[in-house]
Amino acid sequence: MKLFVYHTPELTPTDKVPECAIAVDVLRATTTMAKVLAVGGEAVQVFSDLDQLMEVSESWSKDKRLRAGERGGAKVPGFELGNSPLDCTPELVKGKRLFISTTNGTRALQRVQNAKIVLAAAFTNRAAVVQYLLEQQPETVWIVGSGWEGSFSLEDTACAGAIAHSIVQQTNLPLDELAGNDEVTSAIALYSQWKDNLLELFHHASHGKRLLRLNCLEDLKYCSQTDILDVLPMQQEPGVL
Ligand code: 3SL
Repeated sequence: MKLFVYHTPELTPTDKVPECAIAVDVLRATTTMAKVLAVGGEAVQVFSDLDQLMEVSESWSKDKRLRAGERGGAKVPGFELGNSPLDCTPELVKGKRLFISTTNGTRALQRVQNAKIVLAAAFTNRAAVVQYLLEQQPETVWIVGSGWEGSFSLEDTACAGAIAHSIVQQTNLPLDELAGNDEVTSAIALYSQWKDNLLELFHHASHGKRLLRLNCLEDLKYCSQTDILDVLPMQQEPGVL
């Protein structure tokens, strides 16, 4: 297995696809997706365009769907949900499909949707993703951070590092054998420095600060928990996990 980390969708190569691509948006899209699937959501369908989301979800029975929309960290008016994993309770979500559009996370997923295997990862479901990789041994794996509108996000690269760190620990593979690019090594270094205090790392992150200004401290706390959900969000058809 060769692992590559790309900090943003924009830095991801466009002339090839890996066997397995993992989209990461710790704050908060992939954390929300993992939560929805962990508490019994039927599926998560992602859209970059809000109008398209409305159109496609319209054909879905009302009691089997939820619409989640986020722009700039805030809930889109008229949508049932924003992008808080805490709002995705089993009572609300069970048996329903979440139609979701967020600023960056859905874009990262769409960027890699042509890979043979597409996963969504966050700190909360890191162990499930690592276990899958160790069992399946895909030849090439890309971990793609969502970033924020084209720029680097500390928390996404730290999560990429958490995945890589766990693979190294469990396999004893020399880092040089696993790492396909230098970003893997720097992601592991970032994670290793902050692994015991991810919440503090989020306080230093620009998107963490943005969410704190929106009174989302509880979301940050939730997103900073590692390995709490045994769920593997995997693309079933383009855009549907
Ligand atoms: O950018 C995104 O996709 C979102 O996850 C951002 S937010 O955390 O909902 O503000």
